[in-house]
Amino acid sequence: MSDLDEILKGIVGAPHVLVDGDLKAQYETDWTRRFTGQARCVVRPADTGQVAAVVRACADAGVPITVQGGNTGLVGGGVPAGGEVLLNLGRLTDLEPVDTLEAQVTAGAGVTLERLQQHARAAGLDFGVDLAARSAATAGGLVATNAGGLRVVRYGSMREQLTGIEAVLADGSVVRRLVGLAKDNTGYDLTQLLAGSEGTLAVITKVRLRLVPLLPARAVALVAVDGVPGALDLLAAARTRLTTLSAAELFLADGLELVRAHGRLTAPFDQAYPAYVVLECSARTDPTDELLEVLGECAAVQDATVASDATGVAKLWAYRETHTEAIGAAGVPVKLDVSVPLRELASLVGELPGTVAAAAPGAWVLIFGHLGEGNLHVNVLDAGERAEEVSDAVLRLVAAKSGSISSEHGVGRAKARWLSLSRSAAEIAAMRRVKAALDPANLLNPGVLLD
Ligand code: 2HG
Ligand code: ZN
Repeated sequence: MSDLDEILKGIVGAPHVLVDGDLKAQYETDWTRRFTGQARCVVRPADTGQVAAVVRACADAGVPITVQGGNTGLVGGGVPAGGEVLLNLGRLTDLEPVDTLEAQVTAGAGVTLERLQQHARAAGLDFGVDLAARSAATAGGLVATNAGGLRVVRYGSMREQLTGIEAVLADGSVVRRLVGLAKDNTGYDLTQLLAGSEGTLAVITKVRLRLVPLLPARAVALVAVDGVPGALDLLAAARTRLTTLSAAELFLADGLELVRAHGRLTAPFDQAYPAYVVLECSARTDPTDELLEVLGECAAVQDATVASDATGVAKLWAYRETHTEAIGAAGVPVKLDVSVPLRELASLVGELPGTVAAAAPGAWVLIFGHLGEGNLHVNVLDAGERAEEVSDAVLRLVAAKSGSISSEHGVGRAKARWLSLSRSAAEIAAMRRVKAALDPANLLNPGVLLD
């Protein structure tokens, strides 16, 4: 037993320092099973003071830290490369009462998205971000990765919900800005700097979040279209005419087949179509009429099914939301999460299968994602030894179309070597200077984001 392990036990209590291989294992591999590494130990602090003491102890010992929330990340950003202290924030579960006057709430880094949503709803409000991993994804991780999800078309990504932060810097000092002032022009915005920093600049311990009005009436349409151009025509109509639009999602024929086989789901239509769009409208009163009117007038609509009761809505969402699970059951995918300007979306979807086949013969590609943001989740199965070649080919194709190599999952370890496809040399140099200023010893999440 090393000195550092003993010091960490003194800070958080022996039961919360895991050194045994079996106990550590669940924290050491990511959700996709693609990224894994052995931590020196897993430490589970209970509060900000303990986090600060852990960071100081690791800094003194010169041992790097991997920061982890709910371990639902998909780019290897929250699992160790080998030898780090794995700092899991799952016990930071304080959740303050909702401030209904400001429509904000302060949550500990370890509060799950689902608990946050339930908490907001119990106070007559709601939280603007939603995603399929809601039962495990945590507030700190969502901010650290600037998570997106299903409602970005209406409320924006995680950073748009963020009004304040508390975080421990690499030297163990604590920055705290949790008042959540609606207007505050007093210099560098550290809160926003930490959003999307992927644990490389500080350990986020608490976040102050904006809430949105609770809109209990929902109408969801699953719409069959003849391809991506049709999906975009429908999106344009929906964005122009639906004041209540809260989601616009895309998947393709082969994805539908896979999720149906995996979840034993019935066919939504009596024939297959090349592509499908999920449109959701949310309002205080039933938005079905508005949705039906737009569907009725859009020439791209080949067929559609609409639900507004909870069971029907869940059934339609399952065709989209279970893609990740169904793909995971079929194998260990290469996951790429990209976005392009909408005018490039159809050509990207058209070119992806050929690009993947050229990089990894025998591999197959599943494409789905967030239509409103031109954000595609490109999942490649059976790439075998050619995973890097597939990533390289797809990310270069995306960059050639003025796209981003990471639309919402972050760069993590998975895409660090391709950052220069999306950010200029001058930008990366500036990012490195920020990193060096806040974490000169490269203690926090080394190898993540900046290679
Ligand atoms: C989603 O939109 C998630 O469902 C996961 O971002 C995407 O599994 C994926 O590639
Ligand atoms: Zn997504």
